[in-house]
Amino acid sequence: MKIQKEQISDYNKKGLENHNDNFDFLANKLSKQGHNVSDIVSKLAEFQVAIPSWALGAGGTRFGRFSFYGEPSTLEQKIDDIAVLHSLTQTAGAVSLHIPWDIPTDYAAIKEQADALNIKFDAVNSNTFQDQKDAAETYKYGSLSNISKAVREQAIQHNLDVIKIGDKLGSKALTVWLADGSSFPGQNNFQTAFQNTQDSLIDIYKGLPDDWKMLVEYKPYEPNFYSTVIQDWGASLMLANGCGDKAYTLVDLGHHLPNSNIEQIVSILQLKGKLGGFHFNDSKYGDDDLTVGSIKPYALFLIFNELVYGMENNPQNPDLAWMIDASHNIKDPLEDLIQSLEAIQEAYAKALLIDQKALKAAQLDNDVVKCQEILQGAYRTDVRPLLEKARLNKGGVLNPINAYRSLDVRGHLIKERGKNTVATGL
Ligand code: PSV
Ligand code: MN
Ligand code: MN
Repeated sequence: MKIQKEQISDYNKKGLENHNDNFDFLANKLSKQGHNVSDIVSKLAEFQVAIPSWALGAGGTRFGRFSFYGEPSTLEQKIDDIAVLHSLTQTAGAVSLHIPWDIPTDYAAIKEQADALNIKFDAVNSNTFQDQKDAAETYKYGSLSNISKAVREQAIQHNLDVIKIGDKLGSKALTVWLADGSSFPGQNNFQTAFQNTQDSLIDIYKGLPDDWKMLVEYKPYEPNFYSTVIQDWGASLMLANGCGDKAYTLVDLGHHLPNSNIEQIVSILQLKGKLGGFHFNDSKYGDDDLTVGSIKPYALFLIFNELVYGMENNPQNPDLAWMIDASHNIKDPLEDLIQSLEAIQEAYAKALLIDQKALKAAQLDNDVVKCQEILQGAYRTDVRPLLEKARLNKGGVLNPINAYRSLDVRGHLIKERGKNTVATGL
């Protein structure tokens, strides 16, 4: 299903007057407080988040999977779904592919399709957590860290192949997430596993084109439940530093032990110029797949405060690869992704409202109460009219979830693709 421009303008007509009232009221208030509203709106409009190719179908859990029907079963259909998201939100202008799930059959055609829909190919993800059909070696006991040289070589070669695939599509980064670790004490020698991983990553790094980045993702546990080789930002940073300037740490919000201070991690990595990528999601217990902002929206805001600070004050840190990394078990994936995109934009907009000068002054005065007032003043602002304006300016809709439903997108997808559909994914 392709959403037409006329459908968008027709839809927007109904809500325009209301939007204008709300926007004018808020813009007036913010301008009086010294904010440059049009600058904030353009920053929101520019902010683009990649959609992972594995998040467009029902993910399921190890207990079962419930289909949504009309799921995309080819890469072309996945890109079409992202185009739906992008037409409505104007924030989803990129896709992040997982190899080998999404190897294109016709590179020129897929590039042409994505170009026409204004969708870029962001970081490519390798997969050494599953055994591939006809593969000579198994990853049961790890990939880049494995005690077997043959397994490590197979995993290194896979990553080099992924780089080649991404290069043909215009990607500029490889994300490496490893499931490697151990499930029982004594199973692994920590030092050997870490050193093997470092050596393997260096071999992959050698195959990285000059203008590419390598993003090293960490995760404390799952699928291994005793130890994970790259378990935290310290391990990731050591490995990135061991590879070189083009290797960075990637922070995934859900990959932390409960109550970790993620905003502090993000801040220090930017100071060191080593934050390369960011995966959005939310979690309540130990999961890494819930809708962004659905559980801890204030934490997301505090993280965005540090990201905004870093983007403005840390030229040593590169532009980040932003991606949503969630899985959808009971919600329609497209609706869930729309909600995530909205939550990201909302947290970003609120962070842009923090008066950084006043905050610095209050910090220098040790005025702890004022510091909190400044942060919470920004957080309590209803910024949704700014998001609406940013979308409108780019040709998107006022209310993406509402538009998705009133255009009956899922209904159309079911008509086109049928009910018996399965998408590759996590
Ligand atoms: C597994 O936890 C995971 O969700 C990681 O976050 C990766 O980014 C993603 O899978 C894709 O490999
Ligand atoms: Mn991730
Ligand atoms: Mn994850």
